Amino acid sequence: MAKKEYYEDVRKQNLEPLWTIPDWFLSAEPLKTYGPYQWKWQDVYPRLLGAGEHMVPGLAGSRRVLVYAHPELRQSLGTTHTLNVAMQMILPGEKAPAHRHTPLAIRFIISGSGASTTVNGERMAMESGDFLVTPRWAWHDHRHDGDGPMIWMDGLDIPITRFLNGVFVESYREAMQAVTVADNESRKLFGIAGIYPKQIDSLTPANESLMAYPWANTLEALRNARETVTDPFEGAIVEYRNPRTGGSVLPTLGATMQSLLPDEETQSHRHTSSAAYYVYRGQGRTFIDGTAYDWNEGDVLIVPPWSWHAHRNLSNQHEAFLFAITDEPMLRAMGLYREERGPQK
Ligand code: GTQ
Ligand code: FE2
Repeated sequence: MAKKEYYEDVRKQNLEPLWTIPDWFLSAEPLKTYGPYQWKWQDVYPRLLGAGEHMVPGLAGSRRVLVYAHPELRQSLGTTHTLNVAMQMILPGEKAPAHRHTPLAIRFIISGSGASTTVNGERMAMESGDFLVTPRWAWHDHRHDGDGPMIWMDGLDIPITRFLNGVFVESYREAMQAVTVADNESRKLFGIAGIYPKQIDSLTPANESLMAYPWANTLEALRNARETVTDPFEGAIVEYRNPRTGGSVLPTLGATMQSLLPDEETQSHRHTSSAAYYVYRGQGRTFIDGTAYDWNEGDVLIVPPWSWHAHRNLSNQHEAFLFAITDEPMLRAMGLYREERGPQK
């Protein structure tokens, strides 16, 4: 058979000769399939308030949410290729009805007071700086009994769950769940490291581990980290963990809070995990693969996989706090986590 006919004949059978496939099939290191991106709070905030005029949560599972859709990931509406970041707002008196879904969620509370979320019958308070989790397939609804808008950031593993064909969603029979256990039960059971009710091993609590991590604890842990262990690449940083397993807070998503002292800067590194940063407090500059991104409070910044990045606090007076959501747990689970520490900026 002549060469040309051979290739035609093979491809007609939906067989592809590996030796003809260019680099993308197996490349020396991860290819850059999308770049860094940044959303400024000044562009997001008024539009989130605007959503208050156009949408009311009420119908099954509806949420007043603006998704941070990376312009290079329109296909999946991903913020990175694995995770979604979104801003949610709930107004006084509103109720976001109960549902459950296989994509899991973390929530970082930004502003407002008096709202609560109920997860598997456990009602939890939400205050600025608190970190909450909604595990896979957990019933959840939100309500706001306080004054003024309540705003929080959601992080979900929707893109990777869709890619794996694992998305299921179900609405609750009634709009809101009954509250079946003590408010903040998981915090009362698991929220103080090393001291638990003696009956802990025979309990079947509403939620099997800690669901809400108050800001005061995060801040104290961060101060303690500053005095005990820091490194040149991340400075003082704490990771939210599951206190019952010691492992990542959720199977697919990790979360961290990092502090940069006035004028502090980190050295550049890169890793195979991707991250979405939320500037909780402060102002600074992050270099990603040589490009500078200046940030202020409320901004969201994407660091794609295998991209060099280093942070700098641009204030000589105020500490900066960077919250981050990362897909590191799934890369580790698959044996794909790698880090390179470098001089590159
Ligand atoms: O709060 O239940 O950002 O179901 C996306 C989907 C939030 C939620 C999101 C959701 C929710
Ligand atoms: Fe949800």
